[in-house]
Amino acid sequence: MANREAPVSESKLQNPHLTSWVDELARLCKPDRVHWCDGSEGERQRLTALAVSSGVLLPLDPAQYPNSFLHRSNPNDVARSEQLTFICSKNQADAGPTNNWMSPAEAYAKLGKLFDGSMRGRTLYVIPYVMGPPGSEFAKVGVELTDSVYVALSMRLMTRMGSEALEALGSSADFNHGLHCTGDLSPERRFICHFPEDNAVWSFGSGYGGNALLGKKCLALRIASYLGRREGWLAEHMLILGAEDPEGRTTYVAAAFPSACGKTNFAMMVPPARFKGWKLWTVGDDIAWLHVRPDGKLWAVNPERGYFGVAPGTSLKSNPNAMKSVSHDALFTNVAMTKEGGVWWEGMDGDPPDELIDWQGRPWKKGSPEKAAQPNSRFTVAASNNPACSPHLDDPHGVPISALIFGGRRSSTVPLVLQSFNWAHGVFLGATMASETTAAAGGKLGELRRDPMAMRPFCGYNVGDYMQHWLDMQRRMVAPPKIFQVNWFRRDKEGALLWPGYGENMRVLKWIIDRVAGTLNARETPFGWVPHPGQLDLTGLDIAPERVEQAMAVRDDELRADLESLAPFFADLGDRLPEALSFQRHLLLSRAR
Ligand code: SAT
Ligand code: MN
Repeated sequence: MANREAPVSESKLQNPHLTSWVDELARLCKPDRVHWCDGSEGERQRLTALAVSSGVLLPLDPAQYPNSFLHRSNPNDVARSEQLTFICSKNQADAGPTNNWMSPAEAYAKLGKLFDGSMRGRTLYVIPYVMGPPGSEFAKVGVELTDSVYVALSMRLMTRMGSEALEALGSSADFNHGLHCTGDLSPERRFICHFPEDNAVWSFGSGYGGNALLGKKCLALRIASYLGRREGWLAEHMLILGAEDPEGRTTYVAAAFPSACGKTNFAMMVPPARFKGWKLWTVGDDIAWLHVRPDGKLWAVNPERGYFGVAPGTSLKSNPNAMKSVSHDALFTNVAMTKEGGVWWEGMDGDPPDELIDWQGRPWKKGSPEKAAQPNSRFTVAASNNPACSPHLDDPHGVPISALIFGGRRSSTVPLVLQSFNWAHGVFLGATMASETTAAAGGKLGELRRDPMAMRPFCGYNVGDYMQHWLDMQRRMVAPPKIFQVNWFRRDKEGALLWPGYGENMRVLKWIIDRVAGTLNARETPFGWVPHPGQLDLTGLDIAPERVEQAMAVRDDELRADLESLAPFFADLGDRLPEALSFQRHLLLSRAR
């Protein structure tokens, strides 16, 4: 085992900003020990052994799932807690109507009390990490202080963690200051507070995913979106996918969907047999940082290097690349366990086993009305486990984006695919996108809510200013990507899905690629461009063409009602609503009369 302790201590001594900040917070939290993570394999083994001996991780059967473990979080702590997530900007108006706000002074005081002495008897892990490709001018450094060994091990899979991050930081003070403590997991003492103006995040009282792995939603979306506006780029809740045609040309798209709407499945999609010779490459499954490069095009990097994917529904049929990815070196959270020490969740291939141990560690029998796996249960794996991982994941420039796609979960109204007339109309489609709520956020399921660019829970500043920033980005680009809207989730009157989704979404992607290449005409409707009837390639798809037509239908009355229903949402934005979006709404309404 290589000894990587030495470079760590050398670089940390070189950075007085970092050491004095760690000292200060260690004095506040009062841990028994401070461990600086170096990211080495030896360290992973030591921390894993510790996590197993303390019951934080359960080893899975090494024959079936080599090097893989199960973690069970507290049953009251199984999703992001949006109601306990705060943007602590100096001015309340800068947090906007979609965020909870607390003043920085109040937040530091309130959480300071909770953190005081909170790590007694525990170890404080110092986790330096980089979001973004190594050596990229677009990368950002963060340091997370946490008392959770699960967080330390997860951060090692999800980010570039350890010595390489300290080297990237050098003596700079420019890093995200993250502080996390699991606390007693009482929801009354749970707060996830973001301080965009200080480049800091304080999170107390949750050990779950986006609440606790501070590089992901906290830094790479909430704080980064704020930095992106200041610095002229975009941090987005988007997957990044490359589609290589049989001639070897690759078209890259970035697509925004709310949490648990199939981003990981789309990002890892395997095309149906009809698309022989096509290869799809995953660059990212959750987050894209988009910058305009000197060629005037929009380029995307994935700040992460792992996936935190939804387990239920993942199967060899729905996502074979994900199943291969989780077959070794995986951390599972809140899934069910088989008697043989394998994992199981609803929607996995084959019949459920007769008996399981459910996500809370209780015996479970086939036919039980309770779910064996928590609906928001997850797998965490390195992106390099994915057989379709793009060779450009580590490319410092990222990949050039030809199309941006917005997709909500809508049982009605929104057609399978629609292309915007222009950039401003595309921004309107993204900004007004709506979705039925899922299990990824604590709260009610299936309610329709406006979720601008799928960023509602993740925009670190006023969402009206965010929409304006999107509109302004056009002026920086010579060749902006084309913008599309998709909806995989439209249903018939009986409530059955009209479109099969998963790999078949390749058929919609192909239409998008042809539109971008300019090789296909389309049908103009008052709301945008849609495929001509019969234009979508349905070869080999066993589904009645009428159902596909139903999925693609643009109904003036439904769309008009949707535009009308935007009024209160726009009114909430007050004077921060960009005029251009208000104009778009009136333009579309007048076209639809
Ligand atoms: O729990 S996370 O926020 O990391 C995942 C998600 O909701 O998208
Ligand atoms: Mn997400």
